Amino acid sequence: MALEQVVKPSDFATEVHNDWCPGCGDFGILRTIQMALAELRMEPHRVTIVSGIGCSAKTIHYVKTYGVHTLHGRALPYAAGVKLANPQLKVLCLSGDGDGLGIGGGHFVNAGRRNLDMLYVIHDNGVYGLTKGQASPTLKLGVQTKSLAHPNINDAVNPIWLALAAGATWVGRGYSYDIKHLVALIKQGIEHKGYAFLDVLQPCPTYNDINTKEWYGGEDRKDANSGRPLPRVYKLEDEGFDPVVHEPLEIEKKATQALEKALEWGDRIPIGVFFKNEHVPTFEERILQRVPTSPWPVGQLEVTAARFTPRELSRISCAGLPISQIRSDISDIASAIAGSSVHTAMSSPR
Ligand SMILES: Cc1ncc(C[n+]2csc(CCOP(=O)(O)OP(=O)(O)O)c2C)c(N)n1
Ligand code: SF4
Ligand SMILES: [Mg+2]
Repeated sequence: MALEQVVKPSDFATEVHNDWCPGCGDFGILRTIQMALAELRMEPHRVTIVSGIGCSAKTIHYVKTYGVHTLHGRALPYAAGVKLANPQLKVLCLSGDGDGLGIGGGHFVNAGRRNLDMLYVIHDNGVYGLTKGQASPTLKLGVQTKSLAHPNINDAVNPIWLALAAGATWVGRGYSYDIKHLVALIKQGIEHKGYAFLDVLQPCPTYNDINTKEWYGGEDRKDANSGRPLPRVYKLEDEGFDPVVHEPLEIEKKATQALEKALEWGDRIPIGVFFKNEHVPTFEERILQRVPTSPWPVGQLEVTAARFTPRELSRISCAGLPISQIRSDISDIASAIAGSSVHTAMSSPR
């Protein structure tokens, strides 16, 4: 449900002190999330953003929606629990590349095959920013950023390949300094029916001195005639790339072309939508088929006085649900999904 009145990105800003380094690409991601929510006219209390641990994970404190700053690598199962507890919420999940592809790598794979209706964004800076610049799973083999004593001894994970292989039904990549393009991608990811994965190239000027804003912008290789930089980042849509699976028979063909594009890196780095397939039922739809008497019918959640005791009603505060109900639902569902116990501290409404 959207707001009647005009909303601005600043309506999604908080007063919380921001301690990111100057020039950090996280600022662009924060700004684009606020812009996308405003352009979609979302009601702040209908949105929940879940994050793990890292510089990137602090984003939730700077966006005026509900938010949960969870454990390192555990953002996805927590977000899954939130979505299943209240399918009416728009759920965004944010991770750093270490959070999502290192310690949280198992959850990354399993989120793909579930197809929950949510957007997962990875802030891809090639380093563990919060812990002073160790190599993250997306740093390429042989690259030596300034915190490393030796060139990276490990090869990199390709987040686009991994998301496609895991079954994500919408896969995109953005660049944190191309604000207009990134807003459009975040909006598409939020509106996609099913699990959307967005890899955002996010320079970390403090610890990654290789994949910098200047490097992405091609400042180190100028056109011989014009003297202008030759940017490495280009947009898939500018080259007529069509990522949409128009009918189920096309799935293999569209996945193959997405995998081919995902291999490009170095001189040409594609951003945009790689793959979009809405011919797969969401996890919520599958659950509803299995448990038709579910107390939370997808798309029909309405709180009625009859459902809760007077004491519970007095505590209703989060998107129309009592915190006690949310806590126990999230705990049960997330634990079942993660196969482990999950901490359930809720952040209070800001
Ligand atoms: C279980 C656990 N292991 C390790 C850490 C230490 N730690 C905190 S953040 C982090 C990595 C952050 O890197 P990334 O996810 O890429 O986020 P960024 O800071 O780059 O945004 C690590 C290793 C932790 N908090 N918890
Ligand atoms: S360490 Fe890097 S990722 Fe973290 S706030 Fe600073 S510039 Fe951003
Ligand atoms: Mg990182």
